[in-house]
Amino acid sequence: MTADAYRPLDAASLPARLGDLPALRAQAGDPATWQVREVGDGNLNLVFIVEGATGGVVVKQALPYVRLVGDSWPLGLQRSWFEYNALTRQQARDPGSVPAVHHFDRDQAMVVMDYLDGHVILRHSLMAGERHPGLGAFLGRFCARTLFRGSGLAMAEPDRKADIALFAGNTELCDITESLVFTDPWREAPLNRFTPALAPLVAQLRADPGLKIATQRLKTAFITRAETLLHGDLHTGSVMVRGDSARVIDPEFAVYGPMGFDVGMLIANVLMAFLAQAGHEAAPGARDTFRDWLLTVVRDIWTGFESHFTSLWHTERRGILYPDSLFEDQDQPDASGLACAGVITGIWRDALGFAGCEMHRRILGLAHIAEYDRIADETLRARCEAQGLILGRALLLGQDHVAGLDALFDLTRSAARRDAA
Ligand code: SR1
Ligand code: MG
Repeated sequence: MTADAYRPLDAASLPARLGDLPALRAQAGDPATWQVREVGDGNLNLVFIVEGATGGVVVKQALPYVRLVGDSWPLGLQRSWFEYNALTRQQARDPGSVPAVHHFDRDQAMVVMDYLDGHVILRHSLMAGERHPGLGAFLGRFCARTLFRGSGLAMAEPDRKADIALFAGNTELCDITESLVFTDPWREAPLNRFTPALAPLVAQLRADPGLKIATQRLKTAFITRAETLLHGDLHTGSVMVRGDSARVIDPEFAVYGPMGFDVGMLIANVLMAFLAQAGHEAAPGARDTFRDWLLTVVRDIWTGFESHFTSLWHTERRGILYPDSLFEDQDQPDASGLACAGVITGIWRDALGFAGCEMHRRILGLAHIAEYDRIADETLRARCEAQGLILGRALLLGQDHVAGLDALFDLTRSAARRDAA
């Protein structure tokens, strides 16, 4: 198949087309036994689950257009090359946190990877009110390990520069983020949509120059501050869970950027899950303890990130940044600790700003989230979304003044008390 020109797969012909691949046979057994279904519910790709006599495997193939929109929006196939490279780096930096890759075919834009049996998309699980022990700790550790180990704090500089160059080629997916996350929500754009009752609030947001300046400062950071290899799209649709097991998937938006981007996107999505609970609970207040749990997930993400990052700082700081020779070797360990705390504070502030962008774009832009979209009662949906916009604005305008988790939770609970669009 490698030599063939690109052709999209379909469930019926997949066994004939991929049946000779040793990597697939090793996982799923004799192709005659394969059951194939296409399950992609993301915005971009085909995703097949192949189950056979000896197990299962996932085959993910890029389409030459944006699936969410159709072939009127062409999109290059090379995103699968960036996804493959990101997955292998994440696997090395946080082993077991992502599906293992069994085969990659660049011509077919196809990655064959672990089938995560019984796992579901975290976003759907949070909508259903399911808890996952250890989730926040897992995600915080994933962020710390991948962000630290992909940065100039840890990597040999020639390797880091080579990776910056490699992932700088992911221009089309970056362009999506630059437009959809950092620009379109605050202007009229053809593919934007929002719940009509939000119109007065949207007009207010778009009329606020301070808000737009904040978003453009963050966009500047995104395109200029090549601090580390980002997942690039780390929302709750990019995490799969089953009980206390979790995996991060879908790093096709990977690029070098500011550390706070991944952390902020993640936190924003858990906070939106919090704010959308009113649209999914059986009666008002029925999900209050689940709401509390969601905030503990945010707490665990951040404290897990902070503690793992700090520990990596003291044990794996072998890059050119903040070298030992300036601190520990000169008997100034306290200065090193201080420097680490300063870096973490910067990540926190960035994360809050990026979280604000993510909340606004999921309510006002093209790519919405199921938590809000599936609230059938439009008045209730508008109320939940307005709360997201209010919190997003508070984070965008106040990113330097939200002192810590408790202040973030106060803002969140205060937004949740707003009872109209
Ligand atoms: C056109 S792609 C829209 C969104 O889907 C992806 O999951 C990313 O979040 C992107 O912004
Ligand atoms: Mg995705």
